[in-house]
Amino acid sequence: MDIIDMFRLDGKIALITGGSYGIGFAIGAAYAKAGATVVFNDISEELVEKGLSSYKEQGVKAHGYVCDVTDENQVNKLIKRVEEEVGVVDILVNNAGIIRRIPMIDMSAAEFRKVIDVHIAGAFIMSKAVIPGMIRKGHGKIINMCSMMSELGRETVSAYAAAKGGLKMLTRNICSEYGSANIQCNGIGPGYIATPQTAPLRELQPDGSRHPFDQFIIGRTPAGRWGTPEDLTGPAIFLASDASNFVNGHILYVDGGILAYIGKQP
Ligand code: NAP
Ligand code: GCO
Repeated sequence: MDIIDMFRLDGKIALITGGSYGIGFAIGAAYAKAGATVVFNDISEELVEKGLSSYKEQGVKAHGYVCDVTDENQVNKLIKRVEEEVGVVDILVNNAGIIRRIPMIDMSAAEFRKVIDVHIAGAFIMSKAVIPGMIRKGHGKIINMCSMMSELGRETVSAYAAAKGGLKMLTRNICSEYGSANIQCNGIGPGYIATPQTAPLRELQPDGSRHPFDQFIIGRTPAGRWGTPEDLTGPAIFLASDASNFVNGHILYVDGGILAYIGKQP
């Protein structure tokens, strides 16, 4: 196989959860350019419509479905429908997510459970639903969207950090259980990426100066900038393609160097 062809996704069906905007959308658009058929779901009709028109603007004929990844019945119906209307999924990107920035002692157990449910149970339910088809096909790629919070903690994100740390271990476990079926399950750990999820951390101050968290992240990132969803597309193509067929159970951090850096000396 030609070295560049190893990165192509022609003939592959890729399903991206929560793929109507932000990181999931950028990955879906890149997969389409690499030759894949793109399928995505999202939590509401409005988001799915928004996603479909964004894909259309890029010249991509994507298939969009409303489905809550935490609801096993909805997910099983989704996968059945995708198999009938598009085909058996080769690549699953567990991208759907939520964050609640609340100090731990002010957070209710219900709010904590909700975050865990979307990231961990959602990825479990989605993976469980596609693995049988991947086994039948003889190959499969599962990519879990991890985080800096798979490794680091910070104030107000106890549920999110617990969820992303758990997702890292679910990644290793799927690799352990289904590696022998030629399924590779890896994670991507984005650094701080400019999307609506992080917009509150980048809001300008009333005097027009940068948000203190924005300044903190720029100082903590050797690259000296926030990432963009497009920064994640090369790594996402690598992990979905034959170029990564012996890479399994790994978290590829795409963080502009944050995890390598102790921070600027005072
Ligand atoms: P995001 O705001 O985290 O949202 C992704 C999508 O998932 C949204 O459309 C969201 O809908 C949807 N979603 C939420 N709950 C769902 C459910 N139960 N079922 C189906 N879809 C659901 O987008 P993002 O910032 O592009 O992040 C994508 C992923 O990367 C997330 O897992 C996030 O945690 C992770 N990540 C993000 C960053 C960053 O800096 N942005 C860094 C590291 C990791 P709503 O819009 O209605 O919530
Ligand atoms: C936060 C952020 C993060 C990022 C990301 C880092 O409040 O600290 O939202 O958790 O979104 O996941 O990799």
